[in-house]
Amino acid sequence: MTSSTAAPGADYADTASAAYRAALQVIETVEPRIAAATRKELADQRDSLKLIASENYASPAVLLTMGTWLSDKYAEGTIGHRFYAGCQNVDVVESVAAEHARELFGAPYAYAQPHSGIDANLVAFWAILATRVEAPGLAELGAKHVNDLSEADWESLRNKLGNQRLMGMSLDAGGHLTHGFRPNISGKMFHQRSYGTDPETGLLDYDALAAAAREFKPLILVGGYSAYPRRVDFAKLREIADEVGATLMVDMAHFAGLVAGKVFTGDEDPVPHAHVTTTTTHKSLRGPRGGLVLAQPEYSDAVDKGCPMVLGGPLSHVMAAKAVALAEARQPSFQAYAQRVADNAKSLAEGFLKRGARLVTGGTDNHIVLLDVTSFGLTGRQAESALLDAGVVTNRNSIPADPNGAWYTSGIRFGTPALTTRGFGAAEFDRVAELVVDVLQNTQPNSTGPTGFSKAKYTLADGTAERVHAASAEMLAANPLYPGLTL
Ligand code: DSN
Repeated sequence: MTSSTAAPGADYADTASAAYRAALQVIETVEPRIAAATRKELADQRDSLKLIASENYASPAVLLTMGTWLSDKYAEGTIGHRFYAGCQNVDVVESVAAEHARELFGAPYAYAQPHSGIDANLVAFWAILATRVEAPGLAELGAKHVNDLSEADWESLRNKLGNQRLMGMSLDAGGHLTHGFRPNISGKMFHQRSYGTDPETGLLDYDALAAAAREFKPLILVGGYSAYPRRVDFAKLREIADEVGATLMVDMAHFAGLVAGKVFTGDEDPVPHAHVTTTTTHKSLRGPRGGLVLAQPEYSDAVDKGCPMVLGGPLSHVMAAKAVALAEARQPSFQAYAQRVADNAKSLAEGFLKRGARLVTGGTDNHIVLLDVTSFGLTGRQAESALLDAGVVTNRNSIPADPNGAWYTSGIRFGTPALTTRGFGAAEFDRVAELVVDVLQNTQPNSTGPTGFSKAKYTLADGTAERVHAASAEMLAANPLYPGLTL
């Protein structure tokens, strides 16, 4: 099987090879173990089927951008208004990253400083609190800015902030830790309530969501997900938010690449509907590890104070790489890539269904496929480990009303962004489904007594791992990672 799609960076592979060879030689002179681990990581990634839905392969241009002296500069503050001298080049970097983000997503305002998705969400929470709650609080307190507040003012503000409500998708329905999960700060700083999915279909039930929002009256309604394999109607979420007086915040970390690539448009594009949109840059968007916040004008001043409110000094080298990745995502080839990500997920889902596997929601229309492994008699933990033995890298994931809890789980989450970057198409993803089913059908939970079974230990039938490795090696060789890049 061959691919017809060019991987990003193929046209400058010789130059990138020379740069990486030189960099690794330099690293070797200081700490050879790090050079060796870096080389080994490339070999491991080249030799495995990477199906983790939140991972991808950034281009050599993006990766190389992170390895420079921009890393050495402190630049707390905002563009043109820093707490350190000498930030003129970081100003350029941050401005270019924000400009590309605004243009790519059609957003009035973009903030490129968050170091991660969690940081982006914290910036968004505080910006919404500052805009919706703090402003009247500040006026009452006779202050113009949070920096003018005394300790007593802060105490009164904390009481107000602590009484706010947040509503997001529950973790087992596919939401994220930061959407109000109790052990996360979002579940502690807010009174929180979750919305789930329909127990029969696994799909979002907008009427139930609206009824819950009417009753709970959240200040912040969070849309977005980490493991929900379907599209979301963000226009409907905005209607619900408006009806109950909530700010709509959408975390599009997982599907930002599908928004950037115009697979999700209209009601499925969160940016025009949400007051504040957050994302990571390293998942389907295929950039460096990091975060972004997009905002409507009424929230932009508060988002711009993300540092020093929640963030430390921005990672200037990563903001530079965000700019490069966003420039790549503005190319027409990225739209073709995003469409293939979604088409490939359908092929993977159909590959599972025709082999008798059960999928949460019965399929997919984004980049995620969530497989219920209980029909194979396994926990998510056993399935994840057995697949890894066979060179298939995934992660276990809760499914709605998961009988095995959040540690062992009952699901395996698959994603298509990474292997699509390598050039995999529909035929390869059908073969991937066949290989996964082969592994799971040949895995047995270990017995713990006359009627009990371990939730962690398992036995993979002899020969299975070798058979699957051999089949995937053929596809991986035909679709090389960083083609032409030799170390
Ligand atoms: N770790 C990300 C994911 O796998 O979805 C979310 O934080």
